[in-house]
Amino acid sequence: MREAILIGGGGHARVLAAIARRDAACALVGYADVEDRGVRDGLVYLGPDADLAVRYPDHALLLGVGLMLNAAARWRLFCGLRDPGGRFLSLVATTAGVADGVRLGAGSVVLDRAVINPGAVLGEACIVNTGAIVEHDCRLGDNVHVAPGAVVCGGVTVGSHCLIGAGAVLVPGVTVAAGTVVGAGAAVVRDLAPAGTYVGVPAVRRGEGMPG
Ligand code: JB3
Repeated sequence: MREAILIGGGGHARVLAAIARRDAACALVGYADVEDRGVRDGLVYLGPDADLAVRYPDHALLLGVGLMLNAAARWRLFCGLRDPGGRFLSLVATTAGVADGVRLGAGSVVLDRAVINPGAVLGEACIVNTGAIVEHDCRLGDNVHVAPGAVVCGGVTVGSHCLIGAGAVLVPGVTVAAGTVVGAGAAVVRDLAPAGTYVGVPAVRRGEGMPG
């Protein structure tokens, strides 16, 4: 089993570590964080990210930082650790239903009881969180977080660095501009552009999108 380091020691990291252990997806040796948060569910603190590639050249990485309210910062973190290539694991919970042929980019994770249907393509560093649904033929860019219980219906396109809030519904075929935040429980019934924060039923623009 491949040895791996968890990037981040917060709530999202706890969820990934629990799934990785239960499903024997990898052997986590500890976590890296900007601060020592003590032993986290049995995982010891390994220090900051800075020299992980030097100290642990053969270990894979699991992206345990959710922090999706600053998608650009998360993307910089991911890209800074991604190379040399092949370091970030993708994690698919055994309780998730991911159709054959679905494409997941490096560092993307699919959590418990999530569903991704045929023809869907997801970029790097995506999160399909607990119980979320990404339907057939969807196109998700990089660094997209589909929060718990959200429903992305068939043929939807979501640009990179988006947060689709918990329980939100995107009707079939809509397009969401990159850097957009869709509020929890929102109903997206038309294309969302320009990037912004869209909330409500139907979802309307109420503010700016993700910080740059
Ligand atoms: O909504 C759900 C189900 N999950 C949320 C998830 C997607 O995002 C969760 O509720 C939180 O909103 C968030 O989880 P996350 O990212 O674990 O949040 P938090 O508990 O604040 O932990 C973030 C951890 O990342 C903290 O320990 C930070 O110190 C750490 N961190 C921040 N920047 C970093 C960096 N760690 C490393 N290794 N490198 C960084 O650059």
